[in-house]
Amino acid sequence: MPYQHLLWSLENGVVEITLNRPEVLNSFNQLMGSELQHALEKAADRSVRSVLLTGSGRGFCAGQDLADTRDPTSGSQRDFADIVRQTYAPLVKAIINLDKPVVCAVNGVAAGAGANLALCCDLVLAAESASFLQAFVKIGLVPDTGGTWLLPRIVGSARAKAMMMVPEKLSAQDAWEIGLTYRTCKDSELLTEARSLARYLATQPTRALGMIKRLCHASASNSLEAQLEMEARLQSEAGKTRDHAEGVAAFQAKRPPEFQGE
Ligand code: T3D
Repeated sequence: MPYQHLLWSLENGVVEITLNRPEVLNSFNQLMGSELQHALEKAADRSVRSVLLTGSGRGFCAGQDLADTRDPTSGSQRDFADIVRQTYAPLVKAIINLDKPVVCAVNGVAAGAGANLALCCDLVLAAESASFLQAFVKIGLVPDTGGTWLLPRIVGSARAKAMMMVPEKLSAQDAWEIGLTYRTCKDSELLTEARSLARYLATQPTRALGMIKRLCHASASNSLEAQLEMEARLQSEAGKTRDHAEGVAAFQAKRPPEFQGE
């Protein structure tokens, strides 16, 4: 798919998306934001069974391109609410609501909206040299891109507030220790490991993976009663999938399952 600021490929059920504005650490201009929205919408296609998101060059993403906040036609300063509503909020919802796993390979610094975009992915791998920075308050802004929703839930209120109010770069090791990432990889092995994980996920029961994702997100606001009911409802749905029948048949025949994502 031809994009100006993204690299895109689809192979063996894995869509790989690379943010590609390395000269500005892959910070978001308006076009890259709408291209990423488009790429994520396309990932809903049945042929896609997992998504891998990464960045080109030495950074993952430095958030909003601070030189691209003016309206291209009028030249006047855009209201930041419009930028958040039109770019970052839709990206967060596209990732969270996508019914399949999204792997993020954080290859370098992830700052501002770039950090929070990485953190709303399902399985976050970080290179040893990567770092996370809630850069917003350094320029007098508040965290967006779901950061104020995600961070307190992942690391607790005390750490979340410190990360947002005292914006220090968090190393990949520290990020892993406080539960922000799934795994830290050697720089030279990050992409190989992330691709291998995304390929593995693309061979698994996609519908069950999507339901696990939905259940985990719902648990953030559900009561125990509501969550138990949701588990029952989704278990019923999962139990009617072809992949469930295949999993049981494979178990009984003592052979590896061949899940089709259906
Ligand atoms: O504003 C709104 O529209 C509302 C929405 C806000 C969402 C947000 O994301 S707000 C937060 C925006 N992001 C930042 O404030 C981060 C700014 N960048 C940095 O603090 C640093 O660049 C980093 C800590 C990320 C990395 O530092 P370092 O020393 O490794 O790299 P560098 O030298 O600062 O950057 C390399 C180049 O990328 C440099 O360009 P040059 O000098 O080589 O021509 C730098 O200007 C450019 N760059 C980095 N970040 C951005 C950027 N250019 C535009 N926008 C950026 N965000």
